[in-house]
Amino acid sequence: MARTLGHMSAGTPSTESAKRVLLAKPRGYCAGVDRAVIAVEKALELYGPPVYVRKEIVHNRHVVDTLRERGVIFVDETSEVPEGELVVFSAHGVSPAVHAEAAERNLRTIDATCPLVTKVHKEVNRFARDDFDILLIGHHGHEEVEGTSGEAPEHVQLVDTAEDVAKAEIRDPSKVVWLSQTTLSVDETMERVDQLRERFPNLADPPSDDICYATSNRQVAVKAMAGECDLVLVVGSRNSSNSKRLVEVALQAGAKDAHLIDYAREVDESWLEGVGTVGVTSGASVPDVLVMELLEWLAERGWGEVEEVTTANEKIAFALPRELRSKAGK
Ligand code: 0CG
Ligand code: SF4
Repeated sequence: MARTLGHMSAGTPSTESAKRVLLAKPRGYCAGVDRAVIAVEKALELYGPPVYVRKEIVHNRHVVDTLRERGVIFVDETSEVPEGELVVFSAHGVSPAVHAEAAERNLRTIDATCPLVTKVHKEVNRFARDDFDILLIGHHGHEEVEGTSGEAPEHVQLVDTAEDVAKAEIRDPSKVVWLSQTTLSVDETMERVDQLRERFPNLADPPSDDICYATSNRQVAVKAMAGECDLVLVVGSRNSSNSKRLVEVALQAGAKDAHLIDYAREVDESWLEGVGTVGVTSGASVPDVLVMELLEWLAERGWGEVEEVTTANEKIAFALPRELRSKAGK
């Protein structure tokens, strides 16, 4: 773990040395989010507004509001997109039924599904072809698992809670595999796998990790500093699975208190009472400018000393969606 000390220029330097900020790294944008947001921006640039996006391109209020101001129309379903128009599928992925509906309505599409979500779709297809029962660990109602399950609905059962483990039914105990949503808590998922394996001892593991590098790296980083923190502030939106998990992981790893906020202005000053060390991190869909605004806000209140706690250096980047590659010169 590497630590780098810095000082926020905003506000007066703190005289109380006990007041400091630990800033997690990695935090914020992952490669899949970066690619999806750029895809929408390029679509706006190339074709002009309106560009339709099915669901939120990524689960971040600031990103969605900013794109909306620039001419993006967010819809819940492709049926709301006028015939012949351009629609972008979000980073969380869509089921084959959604692709089919878009084709039927002659929509032009750009698929911004993260390649790491597509990888899980392919795993579902492969195990379904081999006639396995697939126990998909994930959250009820989350768009990603709706898309993933939709690849082979007759083979997939969603396992969210411990009750779902008890309810799972399989046809052949030698042909059952677990797969997962990409943005879960690593520890909680392993608990669920242990519970499943108690019921199904021959449960097969995924060919490779489904929880993505960005989700697990951000959890490792927040864990590394949580024990030293009186308060952890996670920048992220309420519907962002990976951001919500960072709050839970921080608390489990020893943070005395933790909250999820979209903007610095949402910090309740009472949370800071008696607090020395504040941990700061952000979800994979969060632009770093929001974290910088939070650091300025904290500096103005005496938490100007910032120490970055680095547990990994991420270098991963994905090529733009196929539909944009030649056009965008990438
Ligand atoms: O964490 P989830 O899956 O809810 O999505 P979010 O958009 O917040 O970040 C990663 C992606 C896509
Ligand atoms: Fe892809 Fe992971 Fe980012 Fe989701 S959180 S978009 S799976 S890299």
